[in-house]
Amino acid sequence: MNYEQAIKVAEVRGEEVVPTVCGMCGPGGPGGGCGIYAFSKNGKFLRVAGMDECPNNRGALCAKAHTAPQWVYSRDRLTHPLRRIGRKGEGKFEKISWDEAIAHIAEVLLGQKREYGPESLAILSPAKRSYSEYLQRFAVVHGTPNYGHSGICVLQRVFAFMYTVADWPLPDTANSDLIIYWGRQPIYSGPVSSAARAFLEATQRGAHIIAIKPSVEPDAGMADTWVPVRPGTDAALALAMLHVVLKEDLIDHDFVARWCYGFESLKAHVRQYSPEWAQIITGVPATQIKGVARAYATCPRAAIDVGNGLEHAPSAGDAVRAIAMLMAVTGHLDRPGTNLLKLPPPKAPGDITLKHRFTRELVDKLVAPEFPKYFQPFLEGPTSAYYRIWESVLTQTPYPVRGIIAPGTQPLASTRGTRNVLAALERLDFFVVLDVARTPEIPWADIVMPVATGYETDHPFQYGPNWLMSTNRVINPLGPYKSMFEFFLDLGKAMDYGDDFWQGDITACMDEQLAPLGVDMAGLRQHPVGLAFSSARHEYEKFDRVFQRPSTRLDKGPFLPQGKVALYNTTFEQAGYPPMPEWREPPEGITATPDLTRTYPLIFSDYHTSKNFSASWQRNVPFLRELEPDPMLHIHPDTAGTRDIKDGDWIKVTSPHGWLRVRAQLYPGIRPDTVMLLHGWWQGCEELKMADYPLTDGGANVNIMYSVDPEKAYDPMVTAMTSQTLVEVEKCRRTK
Ligand SMILES: Nc1nc2c(c(=O)[nH]1)N[C@H]1C(S)=C(S)[C@@H](COP(=O)(O)OP(=O)(O)OC[C@H]3O[C@@H](n4cnc5c(=O)[nH]c(N)nc54)[C@H](O)[C@@H]3O)O[C@H]1N2
Ligand SMILES: Nc1nc2c(c(=O)[nH]1)N[C@H]1C(S)=C(S)[C@@H](COP(=O)(O)OP(=O)(O)OC[C@H]3O[C@@H](n4cnc5c(=O)[nH]c(N)nc54)[C@H](O)[C@@H]3O)O[C@H]1N2
Ligand SMILES: [Mo]
Repeated sequence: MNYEQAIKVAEVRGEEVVPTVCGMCGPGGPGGGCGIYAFSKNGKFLRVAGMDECPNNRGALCAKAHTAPQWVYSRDRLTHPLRRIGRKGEGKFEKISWDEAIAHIAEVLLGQKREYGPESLAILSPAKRSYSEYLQRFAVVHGTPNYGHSGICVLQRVFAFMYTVADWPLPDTANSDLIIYWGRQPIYSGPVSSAARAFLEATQRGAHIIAIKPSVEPDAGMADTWVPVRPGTDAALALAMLHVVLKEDLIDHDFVARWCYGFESLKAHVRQYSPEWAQIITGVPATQIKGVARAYATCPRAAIDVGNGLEHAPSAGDAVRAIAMLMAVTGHLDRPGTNLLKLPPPKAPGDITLKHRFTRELVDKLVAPEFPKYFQPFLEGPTSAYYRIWESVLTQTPYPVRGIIAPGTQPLASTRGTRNVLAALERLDFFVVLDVARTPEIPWADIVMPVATGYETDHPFQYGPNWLMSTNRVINPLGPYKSMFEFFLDLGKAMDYGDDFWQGDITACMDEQLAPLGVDMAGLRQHPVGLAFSSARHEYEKFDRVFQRPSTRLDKGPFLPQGKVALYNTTFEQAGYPPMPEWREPPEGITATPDLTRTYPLIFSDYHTSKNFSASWQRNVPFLRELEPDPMLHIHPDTAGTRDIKDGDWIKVTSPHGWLRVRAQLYPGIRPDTVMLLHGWWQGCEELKMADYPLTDGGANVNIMYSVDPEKAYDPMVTAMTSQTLVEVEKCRRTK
């Protein structure tokens, strides 16, 4: 509905209406969430409606968005700051005030800084959220480089693209005749956002759609071609596609001559990666590999949308590099309908990460560099790999992290090696949880800080790509707590970092960031449904440029010393890494460990997004849980049949590292040698009388299933973590 209609509805019903932003995909980073009208009565949040005026969703909303009031009033909400009084893991706490909690945290962190140095503190931040830059600012001011990124979310992709084509070139889907969705979930990943709309528009336009993924999700179901790749083998597939394109000379000679460095070396290098070779590894027939490579290379307007599905294998970086090279050699870069290099935005909010303080000295202190130190700071500043921060607590190498702040993140459910995280939680000196709701780590926390949901605060503002709007408060907080932003301002002040934290003044803080956009919070709030705004700029909006002039991106910047696409990467070579992409097996797999397939014949991997939940939360929301009550393993009917497994049976899934108890969903649209489960299951739903699942064996937490072998489980360059293993599946004898 639009603003006028929303006001009318509220009037008729005697309610209040507030235009604001949905928080059910998490408090979004740049790009923002969906615009909503939030209705309340007598201070109680009732329901939401989609905002027509918001360019992100144009009035549409998903199931999650509509359940916001149930989430806000969930029995799992945290409402009081708590201090642990029992043993670690016991779960005994006393209530304290917000100010007491801030003072306590400040005292401990300053003490640890004096005794062990500032780098003894780590702040976790797996996904980009609205408050991520504040975590980084706090880290830098404190003097620690250990901002913990997940090693799986987006940065891995960006790194490989930046060092190959100097940008993450996004697909120009609106103008493409052929689109490859590669490890991407355009329908569920923010269901009403631009990706889903672009996908549907492309199918309606008759664009040829190719989906590369192990199972048929809705996008693959609507695609012209499904490429059923084995989980974790995309690098082999991409290398074989390069092989075909170079061998058959399906390249853009002018582009290669003018804009690519190392073509002859690459051509010689990929000769070894034939489609027949890749068929054995990927399980994709050689004929299909050739067909897809030819279709992509010969269609003038062809684009690739690369998703998160590629970022969780030991060869993740090389898979993305090879795909970037495919774009370049076929001339599908920076032309309408292909993948576009971006130009810097015309205007952006003030940077608050204190980039100028990202020093070499800081980088040298990283406990677990997410990217080799040589390449740090990369985009978000110095980052340590999330999982390895926890490992340092156990191994004490290169030094032990002593304090961890977990702001809106659940390490026991979201990173690999749950057992190691549990052991580290027992050993860690100081642990602070900042969340809106109960998390599985809370029993080990020294301090638990509840924070406001987006519906309970009037900041920050939502920015981009086409929209600038203030967040507006719908209801008051349910207890004595504040927002994430206020937490860092208050803590900064208490630690004597007030000069860098606006002396605790949240309005001054928001206004400073808005200043470059020519507006302040009060001014922005005068525009209830926000301002149309552009934070992205493409050359193509102006003219149909067929690469007539040097791109401003492929310059001699830090990423591409030759000012050309790095088909042969001298920067990597200098740093001791392979100059051209290679194939690396996952730690366990059909071709990696054939002996193991006698005991564990099936490949196991997982999905990140679903239409009903975000990552590892929201299982406690009754409306959503009713839609998807149990963890369902996708298994091919033939694979299930030979094991006497029927649809809906409870089954035991065993890998070399752990076992799960989940239900079978007979699913013809999955490779018969592969089974897959949605990640992120642990939460119960008290309202539906559903208990929490065990975090380790016997539960449904996929992250206990994988190898954490430091030599094999990671991409050696970009620390992507494996989420492939081998399993056997059998019927459970117990029925409940
Ligand atoms: N096996 C496997 N593991 C994965 C993935 C995978 O595909 N497979 N995906 C990875 C990816 S891409 C990511 S991004 C990570 C996600 O990992 P995390 O970011 O750790 O995600 P969650 O564990 O879901 O924790 C999110 C927390 O945010 C809280 N929250 C929600 N709204 C707010 C808010 O407004 N403020 C605050 N402070 N907290 C809030 C929720 O209550 C929840 O506890 O997981 C990664 N882990
Ligand atoms: N509803 C909802 N939306 C979200 C989120 C959420 O939790 N819920 N999370 C947000 C976050 S943090 C992220 S990072 C983005 C992610 O959004 P996307 O980048 O679209 O990635 P995923 O949703 O993880 O989808 C990955 C796809 O790859 C497939 N896949 C799995 N393994 C492989 C493989 O080995 N090879 C190939 N080729 N494909 C594979 C999966 O089946 C899936 O279709 O979504 C964001 N949007
Ligand atoms: Mo993510």
